[in-house]
Amino acid sequence: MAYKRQIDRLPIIPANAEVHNVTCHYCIVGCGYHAYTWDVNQEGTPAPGGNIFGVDLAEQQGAETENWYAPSMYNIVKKDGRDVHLVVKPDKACSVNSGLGSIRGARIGETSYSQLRGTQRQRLTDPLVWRYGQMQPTSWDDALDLVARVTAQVIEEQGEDGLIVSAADHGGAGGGYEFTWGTGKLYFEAMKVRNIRIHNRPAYNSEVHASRDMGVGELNNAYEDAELADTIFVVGANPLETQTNYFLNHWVPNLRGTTIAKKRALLAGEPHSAARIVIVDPRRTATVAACEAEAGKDNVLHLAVKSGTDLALLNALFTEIADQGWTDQAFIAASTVGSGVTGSPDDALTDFGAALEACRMSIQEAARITGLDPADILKAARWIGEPKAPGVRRRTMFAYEKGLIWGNDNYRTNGALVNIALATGNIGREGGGCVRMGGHQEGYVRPSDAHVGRPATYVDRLLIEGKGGAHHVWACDHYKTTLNALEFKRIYKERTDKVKDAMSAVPYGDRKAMVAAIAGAIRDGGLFVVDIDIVPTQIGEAAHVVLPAATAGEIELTSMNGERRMRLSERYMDPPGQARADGLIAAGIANNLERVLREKGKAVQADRFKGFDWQRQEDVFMDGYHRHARGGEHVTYDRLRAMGTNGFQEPAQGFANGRIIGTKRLYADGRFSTPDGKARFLKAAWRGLEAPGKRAQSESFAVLVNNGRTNHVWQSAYLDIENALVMDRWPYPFLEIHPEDMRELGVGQGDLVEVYNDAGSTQAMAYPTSSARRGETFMLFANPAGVQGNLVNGEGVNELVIPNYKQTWANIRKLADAPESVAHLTFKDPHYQNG
Ligand SMILES: Nc1nc2c(c(=O)[nH]1)N[C@H]1C(S)=C(S)[C@@H](COP(=O)(O)OP(=O)(O)OC[C@H]3O[C@@H](n4cnc5c(=O)[nH]c(N)nc54)[C@H](O)[C@@H]3O)O[C@H]1N2
Ligand SMILES: Nc1nc2c(c(=O)[nH]1)N[C@H]1C(S)=C(S)[C@@H](COP(=O)(O)OP(=O)(O)OC[C@H]3O[C@@H](n4cnc5c(=O)[nH]c(N)nc54)[C@H](O)[C@@H]3O)O[C@H]1N2
Ligand code: SF4
Ligand SMILES: [Mo]
Repeated sequence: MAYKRQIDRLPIIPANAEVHNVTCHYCIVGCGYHAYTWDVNQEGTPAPGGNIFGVDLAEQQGAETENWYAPSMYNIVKKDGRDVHLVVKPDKACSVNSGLGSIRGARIGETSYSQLRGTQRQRLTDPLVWRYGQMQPTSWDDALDLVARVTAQVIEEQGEDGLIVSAADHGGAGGGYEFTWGTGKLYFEAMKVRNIRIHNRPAYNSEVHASRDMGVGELNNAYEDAELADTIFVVGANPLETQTNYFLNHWVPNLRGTTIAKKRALLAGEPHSAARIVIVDPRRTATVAACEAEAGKDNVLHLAVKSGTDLALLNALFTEIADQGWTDQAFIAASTVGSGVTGSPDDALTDFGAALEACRMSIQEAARITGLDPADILKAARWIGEPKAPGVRRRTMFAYEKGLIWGNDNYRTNGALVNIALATGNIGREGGGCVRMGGHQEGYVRPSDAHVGRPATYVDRLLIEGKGGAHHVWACDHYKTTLNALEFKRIYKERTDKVKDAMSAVPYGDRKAMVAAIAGAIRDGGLFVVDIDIVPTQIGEAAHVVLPAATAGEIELTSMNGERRMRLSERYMDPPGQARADGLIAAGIANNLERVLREKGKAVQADRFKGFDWQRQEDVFMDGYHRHARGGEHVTYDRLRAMGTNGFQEPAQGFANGRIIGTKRLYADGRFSTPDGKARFLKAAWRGLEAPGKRAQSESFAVLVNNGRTNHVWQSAYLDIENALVMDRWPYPFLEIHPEDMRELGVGQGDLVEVYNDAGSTQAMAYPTSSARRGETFMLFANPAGVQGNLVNGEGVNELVIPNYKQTWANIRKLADAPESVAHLTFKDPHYQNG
């Protein structure tokens, strides 16, 4: 169906279309695609020689045919200045997705910038500066000169701590290794910026400190392990909606029993059956429903814990598995530390026995805390640990994502899960792993961040307290995605308005007077903001300079997925207007800082900004990944191009016969990422709701406002707001709420409600959900029309400044009847069922 796509027929891809390797730039899974481009005044023919598929398209194609594409995969874009047809279509030969798309990836085509077809016309095309009371386009030279002069002035007056930086650290949705290296070299090598934060949390730290401290890197297995596992144990993740094709292409076949032949071949001498799955999530998710439909209810155990109580459950499972003797003693002896060894000042990193004693929790106690049936906890322990035949260990894969990471007591809960995986010898082994499911693709290569320290600075707090003079914001929109967002926005606006007003009082062309006016406003508590993004954002409305970035498809870039699979995404179209790759923008800032500092007679300081003479993405890659990543010396663009959409799994081990040799799973040799190669267990006793303010909030407000993602929407909807399919389905953030709760509140379906607590308030659209528990709602996060983060209290972080977004409590009241913009919506249960 050509759904509102103004298309009634699609051109046939001609046999001579150009073919480019593409990795979907949305989620961590990194599905392989091909982009086809060809001249706008040509098209293929149905004859076998006339189309790219080489088949007779006049004949009916089979149900699973590859010889088609959907309207959402199509567009007309510019390539080297000429109009071309574009089709971005899943690649069947990519082992990640085997030809599957998703409701996000299958729209790469229509979410591209097209002047001819009017898609994503919002994209930033030129640098913008605040001039005469509004944002006005300008040249790169002009914009970068202003950025450099004000930044240099702030550093002169306040030192480098006066420069605050927010920078995405992922490689997926735009950017890649080239982004992280360009920004990393600027802020960590040329400068030593300490007041820096990441896109999704208010500090420069790890989401998974505990796993790393224990010696277990968080992406340690292969997607194939989900096909080989006897049991998958997943905590706080909803992979059907958030890692879609990993779930559909690697979990579902195992749940259906269709991978048994593969298991037999790879794991000889073991009994095999279809996988069982345990899902720990307070909410009945689309994933739970899908697993029941695919594996049968008997093979699915949904542990609907009380929000924030996972640690109690995990400790009870650890205890039960140990007491039953289901631990892997040989593995523990060979690969984990003996008693008395510790790597941490408080002795928390330790041996198996000491950790078990610290974590010990009875089934009864855990049942009381989590609200679960004791029989279900025992069942989960058996599914994880009980040998599948005498002397044959069960293979269990452990996975987690934001329900754990942004949940109560991140450090201990993360460690408690790794404890179970280590105790059962399930890391580094086929069918095992203890892994993040992941968010974006990764692409991390930066100079050392050791100067940042631990715990890292709580950067949002500095901004709220009026500290710092300049803020460089790379690929994030804190207005929609940070915690304590309402307060953040209130103060940020005040501070940036001060600078705007000062700028409006002097002629823009008088650069000297302009910089002096800005510096004066900063001394008065103002903040000068540079925003680097691909579209206008909400935080960007506060900025004084906006720099347009080019993104995936418009530039070459590299990234890796959730099984460390690295690919080169090729360029298949032109960036909009003057937009540039982020790495090259970082170089532009560095080069301008060098020039300005030299002009000021600061030669020594200026010299630190040398080494940014990059012309192309490949230069950034060779300076960064090739020289600095582990195994990077084996990797070049040409070699990656030859590896196609399958790439290789990092780290690279070598290069032979034209192929980069990768690493299928980490720790297969039983040696972990610690100085002595032995993994640590963690003392992780349960201590209730840990982050300040959470317990009081849970006692003072009526409903839980659990929050997260849904299938259609990518992140803060930065491209989706210009996409008719998504905006028709979700014009407002939904609030899943039990129909009885709605009745009591006097709220009907589609009504707009206010959600409010001690931290702030926001709005959402009521979506009746009969599977929701009474008093427990779930809100779409990061939405432009209602920001859940307004409700997340600012103190609500752990001791290492990891925010607790998921445990939020609030009250609800009706604001308005369902507006006309939701009149067409269905409020059906979106979960899929059998039959
Ligand atoms: N309440 C609550 N809050 C949360 C979470 C939650 O679960 N609940 N989750 C957190 C998590 S996990 C995440 S990842 C964050 C997301 O928070 P953010 O990272 O702030 O939000 P995004 O929408 O992913 O993207 C930010 C911006 O990147 C821009 N962008 C995309 N590609 C490029 C590019 O190639 N170059 C440049 N320069 N810019 C680009 C987009 O236009 C967008 O404006 O939110 C966090 N906040
Ligand atoms: N469709 C889509 N896919 C995405 C994204 C997107 O925006 N849209 N974003 C990507 C990014 S950046 C990320 S980080 C990932 C996030 O991927 P996920 O972590 O899978 O997504 P979320 O919806 O944030 O949270 C997952 C689940 O945590 C549960 N949860 C809440 N509180 C608790 C708790 O106390 N205990 C437990 N056990 N569970 C809890 C929620 O009910 C929710 O179902 O998704 C990635 N994939
Ligand atoms: S599952 Fe993720 S990577 Fe794959 S097509 Fe969907 S959004 Fe893209
Ligand atoms: Mo994320």
